[in-house]
Amino acid sequence: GFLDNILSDQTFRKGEVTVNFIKDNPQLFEIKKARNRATKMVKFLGDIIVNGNEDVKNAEKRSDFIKPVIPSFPEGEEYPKGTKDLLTEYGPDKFSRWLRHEGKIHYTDTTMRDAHQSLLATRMRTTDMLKVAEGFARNHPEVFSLEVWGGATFDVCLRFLKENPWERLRRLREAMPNILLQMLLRGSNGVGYTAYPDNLIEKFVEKSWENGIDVFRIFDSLNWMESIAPCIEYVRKRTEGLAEGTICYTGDIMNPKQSKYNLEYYIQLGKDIENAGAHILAIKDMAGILKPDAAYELVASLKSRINIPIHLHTHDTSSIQAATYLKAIEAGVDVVDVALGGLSGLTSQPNFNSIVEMMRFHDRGREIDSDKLNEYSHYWEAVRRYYYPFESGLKAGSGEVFKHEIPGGQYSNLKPQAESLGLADRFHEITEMYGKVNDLFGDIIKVTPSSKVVGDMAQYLVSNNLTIEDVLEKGEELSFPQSVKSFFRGDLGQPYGGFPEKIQKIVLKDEKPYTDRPNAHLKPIDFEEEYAEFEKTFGEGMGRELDMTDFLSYKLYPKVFTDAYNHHVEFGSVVNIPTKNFFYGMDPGEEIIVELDKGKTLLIQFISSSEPNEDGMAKIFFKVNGQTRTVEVKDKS
Ligand code: 3PY
Ligand code: ZN
Repeated sequence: GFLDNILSDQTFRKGEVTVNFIKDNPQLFEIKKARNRATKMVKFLGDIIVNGNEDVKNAEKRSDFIKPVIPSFPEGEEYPKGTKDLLTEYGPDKFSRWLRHEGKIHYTDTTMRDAHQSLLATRMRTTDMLKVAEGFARNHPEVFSLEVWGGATFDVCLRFLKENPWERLRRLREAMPNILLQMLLRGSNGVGYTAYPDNLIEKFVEKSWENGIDVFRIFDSLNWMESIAPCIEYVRKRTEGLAEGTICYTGDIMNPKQSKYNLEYYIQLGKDIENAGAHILAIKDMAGILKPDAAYELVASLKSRINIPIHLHTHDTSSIQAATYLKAIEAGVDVVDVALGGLSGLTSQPNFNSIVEMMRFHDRGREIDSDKLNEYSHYWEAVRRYYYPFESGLKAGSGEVFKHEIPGGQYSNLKPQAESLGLADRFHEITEMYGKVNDLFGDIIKVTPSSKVVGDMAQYLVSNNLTIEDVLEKGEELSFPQSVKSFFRGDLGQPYGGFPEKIQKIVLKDEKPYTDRPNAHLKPIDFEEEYAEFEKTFGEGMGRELDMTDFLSYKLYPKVFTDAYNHHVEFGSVVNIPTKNFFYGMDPGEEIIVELDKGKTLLIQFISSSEPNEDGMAKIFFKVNGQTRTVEVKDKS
């Protein structure tokens, strides 16, 4: 410890200590700091051992875990060249032209973002990704991009995993320097659920690029260009990355009765996105309802009318989306989104490993080492077990998705939400109501955050035993969820075709809606002044210097950031704790190795714990690097 270090110091022992002794020997403080952090870490583990992790407290205990096997990879100084190297060489405009004419199908691997967002409520921890990041980048440099950030990951990192999302990004970037890294950005809503000031989003884009993002998939939850276009501009102005403007797909263009979201609608939107300066056009089928023939029609039509490459995203909720990819590929789509087998299918993306096989002898097929790819599938299959409390329970594809149109990422969240409202046995009523609410709202695009509005309303109606007719007949007396009021006020922007007036009046009562950009109602951030204030509040406690990325986290999620900060002050960084122990604590005798810093590891063994005393305090005994360490933890049971 600290004292031992001082006592064994040669200068000290020779009695030559001056008042500057400690100041001149900062390494002593480093040791003290490391010791402090070790104490915090065992305190965290002790707390989980005694009280469990809040986030999994309702889960039945299971322990049929299997050790994930990390696939081997060729080592060496240099990484094999990949798309990131090409972007650096070409710059974004030339890269976009290259992609448009390259011919072979490209793959985006969504395993580290959308796949776990859609299957495991976004809970995948950084440590499980980092274990395979470098190897994957070395084994599979032919992958177009890896979606690793944005969407719900930002919020969940801070709120539930007590991790720093920016640290995740930086570490993934370091491990995968050769392949494009991609994020999902919700237009003016950033990575949140409501609009933020424009200059905050602009700064967010700039910092995302600086910390590792290359491809910005930009969408708006109502397909509103006034939210999409400014973000495309920020990417062009502030970064050397790729702006991927996005069409969110809903309905069915092959349905002759579809008059709202028909082919013309999508073509116009595609042109608007190209004209706004996007380098790539994404078709985001967030619910997985783009059918094979519709995909052919849509992609072929867009290909003949715009000049930027097209990137297709879907969810396999119905279980037929591989057919959609094949048709889209034959119509000329340039990139498709897939997830590694173990985290694919159902509400996640189609199976990467299987799509590679589907394409093996196809004209547009791309050579990929499928044995290696299968090893990664096995890895994720094993890792997935640790996250069993977050599984949705969905066991088979569902044709109902074409009716309710619930996005894959929302589906896996709706179920636990329904359970927490005591509506577990009425889940199908909720999904059915979801479709009805969509009709009531005028058939809107449903994707975060507009999908949350529809979901909140559906749950509200089912839990209060109300019908659509009740809303229309006696809605004046009802008080609707906040998100619903906010939507009809205009806080998420304007839906295509406008709001249905009758229901808008019922929800808003006497409140007046607005039709301009929500951001026009928000005060721009005064970065200098507010950052200084931020630093004053949070300057101590993190054990490191704060920077602009911390400030952005705080501005996007003030309460969530503050809670994560307080957690950090109490327990230090928990990012490197193995997932099994993070969620389920340790068994007596169990020994784990945790990295404290680069190259500095702790060997932690849980010895035993005492019964709580009359103040409810339990003693937990550990061995840390061979030395006994005892922590006291309040038993909250
Ligand atoms: C998100 O915004 O997080 C989504 O994944 C939407 O599909
Ligand atoms: Zn998605």
